[in-house]
Amino acid sequence: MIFRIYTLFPEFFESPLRSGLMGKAVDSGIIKFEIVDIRHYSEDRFKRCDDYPYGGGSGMVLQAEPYAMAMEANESGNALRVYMTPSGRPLDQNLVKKMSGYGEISILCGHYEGIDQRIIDRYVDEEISIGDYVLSGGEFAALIVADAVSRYVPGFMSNEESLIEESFESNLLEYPQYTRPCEYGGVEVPDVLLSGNHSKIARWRLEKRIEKTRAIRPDLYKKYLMRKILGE
Ligand code: 6GU
Repeated sequence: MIFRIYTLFPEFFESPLRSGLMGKAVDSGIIKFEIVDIRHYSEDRFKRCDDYPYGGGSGMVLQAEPYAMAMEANESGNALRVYMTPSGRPLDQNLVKKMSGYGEISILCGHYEGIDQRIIDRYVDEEISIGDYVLSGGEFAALIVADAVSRYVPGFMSNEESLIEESFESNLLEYPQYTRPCEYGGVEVPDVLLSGNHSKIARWRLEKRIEKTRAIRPDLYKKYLMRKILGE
């Protein structure tokens, strides 16, 4: 899988891509990152890439020219091209899975008031948001997309980690986990987990998942109930 990231802050990506599972996957060549510095393609004497918005208003807009030049110089023609923006389609596990079907993903990171609309119209297949809050730039969001998609790339994960998938697809949040010691800070591990009764443990875990989902994610809980009613 190739992730091609267009950014004004290439140095942002240095350390995250060297850590943990992602670091391993990059070292082994399963995942490749091409970080493209937009500023490199600016023809401005001071390498500026932004200008005032037509029609007025606060903030600056990223200019079409450097983004277009960067894409023309780096795209292979086979990539899914996405733009990270708070006004995009909300990212969820379904979209992540769909994206993982591509061998190459190009990600445009915006800043300030965004990129000139003509770049989005000409080059972008999908605008994606990672949630209903505003970030200072698209770089954090781009890393989140790359991490979530990479989990589907064969060889990225150990078997243990692949199991986490199933839980999200069932529309229930995870049950609480405990490990040794049995008593910590005056709090004991729930008795049932020490009982050795596996069906009782499974039942307790399911109850905890339902309880938590209902309390903090009524939207997911509704989906869970609906699927249960339909017998899926
Ligand atoms: Cl993709 N970018 C920015 N700047 N803010 C966001 C976002 C993306 N998704 C949610 N908030």
